[in-house]
Amino acid sequence: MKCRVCGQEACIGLRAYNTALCADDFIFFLEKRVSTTIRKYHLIDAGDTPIVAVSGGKDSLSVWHILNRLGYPADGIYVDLGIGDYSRTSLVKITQMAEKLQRKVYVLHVRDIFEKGIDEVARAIRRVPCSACGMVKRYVMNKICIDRGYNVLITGHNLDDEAAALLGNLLYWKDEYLWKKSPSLESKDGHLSKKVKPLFLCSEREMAAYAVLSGIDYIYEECPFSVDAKSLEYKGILNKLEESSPGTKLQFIKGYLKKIKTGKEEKRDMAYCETCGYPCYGDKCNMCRLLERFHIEKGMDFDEYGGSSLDSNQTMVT
Ligand code: Q46
Ligand code: ZN
Repeated sequence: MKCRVCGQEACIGLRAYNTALCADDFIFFLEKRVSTTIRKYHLIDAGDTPIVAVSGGKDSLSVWHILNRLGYPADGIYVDLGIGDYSRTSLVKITQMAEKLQRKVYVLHVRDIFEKGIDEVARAIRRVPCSACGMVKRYVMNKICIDRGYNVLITGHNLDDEAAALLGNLLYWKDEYLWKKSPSLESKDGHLSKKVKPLFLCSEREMAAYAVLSGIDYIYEECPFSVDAKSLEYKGILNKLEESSPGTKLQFIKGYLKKIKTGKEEKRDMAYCETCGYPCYGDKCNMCRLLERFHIEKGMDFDEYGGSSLDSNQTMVT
């Protein structure tokens, strides 16, 4: 198998694009796709101050690395869920990347707030860990973004994540989420930051190849709570379809993006939390209810790794 660009030995076949590429040309191809996605969907514009939600996995560390290579210098945020070795190793990988990129990373430890890991927090409020985790991460990441002057929150969701979520929303006709899977969710009244997904059109397999070929040291283990996630089942089904009809996932998501222009987002009256001002439905946001449930009144403190000896205005390192 020869590289379609340079004729040397190819290292990856991309059936969805009916092509094969060597390592250098694949890295160029993937970074160019991210760059095109950013410009086409106005994910980051001139003057924006982006920050990346990092987990230590291949997608978030890769998007962080790519953005800095493409000339979008971005800092990072990590929410340490307090899940033993998994969380500790994730933090090591993240601080290594922050040092490599010479960027700051803000770290919030769930145990510092609740004196419990996310699984125990979830048990106490009779939710599954992913539900409590999503709630805490959404809140904390938005708060750091707003409080520290960043205006775009970047996540590492890839094509497989988006296709699986879309399939789930369609299967159960979850109307309230169905039209919210755009690569860019606009900010709301200065309370909710803009959220964007530059890897929207890059598959899981492509991102794993990119991370390995670019020498990105990421945590291979998945979060121990991801095994039960329904999305893994949907990803398996979509992979089978992709196997027999390459390009299915891309078509699914691209078709959705066309539809989204005509789709209607269900409108509910949004209010602001009477305690903290976070946008919510009702008097109080879920995070404030959670803090109350644990009788917590103190604010949140963030460690800053890689920030003390590094100038946040420093130019990117390539
Ligand atoms: S981190 Fe959190 Fe995921 Fe772990 S607890 Fe579930 S949601 S699986 S992205
Ligand atoms: Zn609140």
